[in-house]
Amino acid sequence: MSKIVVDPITRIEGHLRVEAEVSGGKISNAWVSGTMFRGIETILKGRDPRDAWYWTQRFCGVCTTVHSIASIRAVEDALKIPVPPNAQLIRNIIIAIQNTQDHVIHFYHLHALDWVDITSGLKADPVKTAQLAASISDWPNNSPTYFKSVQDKVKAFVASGRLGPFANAYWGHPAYKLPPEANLMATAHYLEALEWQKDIIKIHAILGSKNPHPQTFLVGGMSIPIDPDSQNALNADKLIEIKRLLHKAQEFVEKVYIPDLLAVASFYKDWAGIGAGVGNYMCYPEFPDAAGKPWLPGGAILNRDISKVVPLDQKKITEHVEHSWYQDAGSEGKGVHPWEGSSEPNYTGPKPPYQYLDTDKKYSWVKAPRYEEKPMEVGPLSRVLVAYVSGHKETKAAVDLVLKKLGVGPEALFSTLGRTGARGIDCLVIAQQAPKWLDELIGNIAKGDLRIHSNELWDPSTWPAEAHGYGWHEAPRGGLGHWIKIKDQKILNYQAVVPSTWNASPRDAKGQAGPYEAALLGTPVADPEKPLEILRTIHSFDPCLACAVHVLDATGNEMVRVKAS
Ligand code: NFE
Ligand code: MG
Repeated sequence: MSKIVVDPITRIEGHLRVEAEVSGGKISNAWVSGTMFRGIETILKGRDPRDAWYWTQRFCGVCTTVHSIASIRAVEDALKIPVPPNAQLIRNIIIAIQNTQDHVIHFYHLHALDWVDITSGLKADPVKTAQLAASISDWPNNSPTYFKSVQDKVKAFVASGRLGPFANAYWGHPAYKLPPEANLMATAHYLEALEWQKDIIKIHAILGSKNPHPQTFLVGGMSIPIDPDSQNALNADKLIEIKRLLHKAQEFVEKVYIPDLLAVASFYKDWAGIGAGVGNYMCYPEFPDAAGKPWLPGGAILNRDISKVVPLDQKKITEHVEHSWYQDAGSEGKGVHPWEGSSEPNYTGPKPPYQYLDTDKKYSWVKAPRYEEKPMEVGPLSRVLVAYVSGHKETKAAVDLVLKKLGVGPEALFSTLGRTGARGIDCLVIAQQAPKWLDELIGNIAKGDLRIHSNELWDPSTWPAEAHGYGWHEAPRGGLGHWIKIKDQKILNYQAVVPSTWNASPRDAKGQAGPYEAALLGTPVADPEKPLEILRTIHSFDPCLACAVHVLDATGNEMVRVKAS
């Protein structure tokens, strides 16, 4: 048996470490550690609850909108503040475009190179690449000249010897299966996606005055004025520009992302049997309409039983810190509900440089959230499964289409490949829905409804002496919850339980592994010096450790690349 350490896992946000035991060419045990501490929940205490969205938004620079949404919802829930339809629709559009941009960036820039060998594309025949591209999509950039130009660009880049983020990739690894032409096509789209995402995210700049971290969130609505005729408001010109950009977003997903995903997946079907994880999937309801009814259902699927969706009760959510560097009450073996939780650091790990973490004790800055004491996977796969089983029309159609094209059954979804495929499906259905929310918004404005926030209960003197609430949101990486307690108009306690906290969870008090840890079990490792397969499964979750742990380890952790012993 050998133990390998991958630290840091790259092409993710934040610091993540994996320690894995490998025997017989497969992972037999794994521990996942967030090696970074952030203290934003703690510094919220004593602040005005109406400002919390602005602070929590800084949890992360990747999902730049999600903590604002969860935060304003938590305060609105605590103080029973209504939200006008126009604000719900604008929030839905902001959420949708965050999701679309995030998933495309994840697929091409954070995950594709686990499957696509760019160097192999240098051997591709541009004519055959053009034929391949035309056979899977009518996306216009598909001429031999175009693919030759991409190949020349990559050749010049390699010849420069300055490979930057590509320098340490495992080029030529035997686990790469795509033919050179598919590798070249995917490389071309990697570059196109960079340009595309820069454009479509302008929607956030229009609706939020800036991106990342839009500025127009507000408890009780949004702070962007609507006036079809004013330059300084959401006017007719801006709405038309949003429409154009939403169309551009949708078209790229339909004509580039999904065809590429299917093409790549068809070479890696063995990964439909690897990386299953904990088998429990959870998502929160999302995209409320004017009456607050969600477009996507929430719920849980337990033990991979897709015959039913179990309704959620927020009271059943707890966090454990038995194996996490915190001093919550949970360290006595019991999970704590977020309203009662704290995030006071308590680092007990080894002083760097160290070889291994003490995985029998505390070993991560990530807490272990549990639903009814069970570890839960969150994210696009959970969203898609819950929507599919609930009979959500658009999701069901997209899932059936993808499964049919790949010639696999729904059980294939419980895997590394399924997770990556579900992200594409999630992206597609949401990108196709977003223009409908814009049409609804335009319809409302045309009827003369310009309301964008409710003034009710804005004045703190009208608030009860004590209140508590929670806000749920489906962020790109999954279920995000913020819990708030308010006393004398100030924040008494604030806890965020974040998607990557669920997925990157360490063991809990009962020793149950978290989703990344469980998913690594059985993953083949062909070459322990180049653990590409570990990256495939971990990246399939789209980790974000900045979010998960919400100030860097003061001692600064040594960065060990890969160690095999
Ligand atoms: Ni920092 Fe985040 C998302 C949140 S992840 S990316 O999506 O919330 O856990
Ligand atoms: Mg937290």
